[in-house]
Amino acid sequence: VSTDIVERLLSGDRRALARMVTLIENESPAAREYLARLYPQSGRAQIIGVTGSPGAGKSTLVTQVARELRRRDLRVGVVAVDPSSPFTGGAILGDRIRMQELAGDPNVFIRSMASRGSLGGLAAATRDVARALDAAGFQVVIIETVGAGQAEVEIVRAAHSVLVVTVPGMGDDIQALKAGILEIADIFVVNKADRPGADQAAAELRMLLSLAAKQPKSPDVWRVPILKTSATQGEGIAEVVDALFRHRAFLSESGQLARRNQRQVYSEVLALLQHALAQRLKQTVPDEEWQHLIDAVVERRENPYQVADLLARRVGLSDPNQAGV
Ligand SMILES: Nc1nc2c(ncn2[C@@H]2O[C@H](COP(=O)(O)OP(=O)(O)O)[C@@H](O)[C@H]2O)c(=O)[nH]1
Ligand SMILES: [Mg+2]
Repeated sequence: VSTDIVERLLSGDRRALARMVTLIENESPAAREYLARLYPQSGRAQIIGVTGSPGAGKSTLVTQVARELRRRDLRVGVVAVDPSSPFTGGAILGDRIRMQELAGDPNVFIRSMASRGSLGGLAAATRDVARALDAAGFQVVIIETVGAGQAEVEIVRAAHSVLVVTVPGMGDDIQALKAGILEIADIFVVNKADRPGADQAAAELRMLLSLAAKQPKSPDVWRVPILKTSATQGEGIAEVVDALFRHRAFLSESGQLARRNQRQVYSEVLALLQHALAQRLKQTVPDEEWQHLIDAVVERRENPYQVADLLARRVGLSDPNQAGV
């Protein structure tokens, strides 16, 4: 029996997977090495991001979608991210209870993650956890996050398909969605369709989408579906899963999957590099020195370009002009 966590994870050992997730969450230095070894085994899963306002029914919907995926004989991983409730987390506990019925299924893995104000950021940790699940053979990985700020947008950007959950009678909410979420939605769900106003909410969304008008009728353009569900009653769920699969097929056939992957690798490597650079700066330049440099610039004794050049040299960028610093 192998004691190597990577080998055990790859052979389907849940405890090894759970341990790996904890290591990633805690930003253990070992996690990075393990992830590097897992990387070649990842890239097969469909990663689905689910976002929307608190209380919209995301967790309920995710549970139903996971059930439907199980019916279709797929292995499902779920990562629930809730940065608003880091430690005590009522929401997290609620999610656990709701998802408990699936928890006994060996082909389902569910994990709640909370922000630790972590170094690499929550988005990076979430991506790494999704990657570990992918490598462990979960064919669909669902990431649930509260659609509030930049961090959440970043989290769902790591997904192949982004599902935005709204509910009837949230006019203001839909206005807020315009700001950023509208552009990242691949599928809209109007949940709680058992309540009045679902058709109207769907029509409003259709309007907003046509105003955003990135969709002339062309086979290369994904027409964002707007689906109605009642997650508590399990209605409309199969249609959501169908739409997710259609989107996946669209991405591959249109060539957008390849482009998306390229963009994501580029920004991931860039982010790792920026993180490494920031770390190096922190180690080489003490706070007091930073303060002196900043004062000098504020008082016009130095200029920002000089200081950037100086710092670039300090962290080993020997030709800062060429490095574009
Ligand atoms: N009436 C109705 N209530 C729902 C539906 N889906 C979820 N809820 C309820 O809405 C509340 C919030 O659900 P939850 O899944 O925790 O929302 P989240 O915060 O977006 O994850 C819970 O009380 C659910 O039972 C639905 O389709 N119809
Ligand atoms: Mg939730």
